[in-house]
Amino acid sequence: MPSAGRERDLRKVLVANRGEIAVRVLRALRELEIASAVVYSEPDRRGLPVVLADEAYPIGPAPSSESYLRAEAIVELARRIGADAIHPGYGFLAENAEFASRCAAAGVVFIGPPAEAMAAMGSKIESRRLMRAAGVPVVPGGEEALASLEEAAAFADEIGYPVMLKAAAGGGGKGLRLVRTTGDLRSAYRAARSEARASFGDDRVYIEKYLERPRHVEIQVLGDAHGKLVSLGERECSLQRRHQKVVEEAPSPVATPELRRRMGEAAVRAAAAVGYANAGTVEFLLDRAGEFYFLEMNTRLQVEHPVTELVTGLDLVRAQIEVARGRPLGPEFDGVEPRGHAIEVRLYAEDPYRNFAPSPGTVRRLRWPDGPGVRVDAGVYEGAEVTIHYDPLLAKLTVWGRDREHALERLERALAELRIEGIRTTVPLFQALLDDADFRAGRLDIEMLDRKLAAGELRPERPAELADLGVLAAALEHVEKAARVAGSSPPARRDHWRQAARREALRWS
Ligand code: MV4
Repeated sequence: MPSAGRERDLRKVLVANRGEIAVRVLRALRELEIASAVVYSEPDRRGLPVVLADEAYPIGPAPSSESYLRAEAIVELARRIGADAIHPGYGFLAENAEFASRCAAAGVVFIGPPAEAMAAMGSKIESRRLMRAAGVPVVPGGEEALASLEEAAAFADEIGYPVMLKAAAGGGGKGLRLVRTTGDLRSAYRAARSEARASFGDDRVYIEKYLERPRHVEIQVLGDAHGKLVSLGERECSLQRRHQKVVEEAPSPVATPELRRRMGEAAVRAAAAVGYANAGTVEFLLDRAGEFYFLEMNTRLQVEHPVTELVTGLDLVRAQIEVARGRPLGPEFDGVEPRGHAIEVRLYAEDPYRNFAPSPGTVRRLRWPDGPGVRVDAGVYEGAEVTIHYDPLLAKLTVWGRDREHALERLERALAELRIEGIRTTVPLFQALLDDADFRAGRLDIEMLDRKLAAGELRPERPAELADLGVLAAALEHVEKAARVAGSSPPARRDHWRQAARREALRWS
């Protein structure tokens, strides 16, 4: 528990993570003039965090279970090196309530929520019960784990199909089963239970009404150790591929000030109900009627926090550190409204031409975009090795513009400046999305990306090889001549040949 009212001096912080998020936290520590330390696994020994931290400590071989997940060894290391606090980043130990308790027991500040709040939000059935009691709307469905198939059938008839079976201990995409008709219930029920047992060691499942093509809209909350809890507005995160987010933006293209206020208030009630402090995110499904429903709470700093930072002007990691040392949230956190529009794209080391297969290797050449409204949060540098051992997120490119259209223009420009050679990345997917009418119009839902990819509607354009330059030039010439002959209007702004030619001109010189 954060001891309310008491300030705690933080002179050195241990970052228990890797990649871009370790870099992000190290930057905040540098600005605050707090000494930093980081752990690293064997393949990460030449990583960017090791270069940027004041101190770096090996923690084990590549497998996370033998390195970044070694809770006891990490707390022990913090004590040994005189670190006053641990920042867990996201993933790894970030939502492990036992780890947070272990830190507290060792007198090390865990830069995150109280262990009790994490534990309460970790159980889906428990958190749904708490949310209902706190007046937060939850998806219609069960209050208890299902005792039998018969009970599941009776309940499904009551709330009406389609329904979704969910693991009580779940989260993310595991242990989920969509059931469209009575006939499908039996096998889905069995599958959900066995998958829940295999994934979480807990085979309890419960039932919810299935919402058709909702949006995923989440609220960033922040609390201090003195009982102040605020909403910093929403992020639209509907663009996901197989439960992995790929594009996030703030504000949501469909949020009105009224919806933002109502969701913000619900999120603050949700957080308050579990005694929340520090940064957290309350996830909602927003249906097409404009009703929102609590889904789950992520009790950590999230990958997509930069979009909120760009539209609020706040530094969320700095705020996490300040509230962890007992400082109160100041008036700059009151009544925060978004200004302009931010869009983040996640650059994964995945090959969009081979069904997003991992694409490890050496980053042979690298040139980040910059200029107005562009932010890059990278975990790699030119020459870095990308292995298959960890999350494939290489970097996040986040743009800001005065409105959504301006942000989209800047995203397109920034992607055209970006060069990564040596590994395949998801960049072509974003270029295809920028050509998609639904994305451009902000018509998003959680199934859209998988649906469009399956339908072949998003065809990432293959990068032109240098050898193709002559062909490209000839084709461009041909197209332009044909257009002149036909007396038609000049080529559309989004003409692919022209874009390809421009990109070629921007290649390595
Ligand atoms: C749902 C749903 C529709 N109706 N629940 C997927 C991850 C898990 N945390 C909850 N998930 C969903 N729950 C009901 N009652 C649709 C999803 C869902 C989803 C949610 C958020 C973001 C992306 C998603 C992709 C597929 C399904």
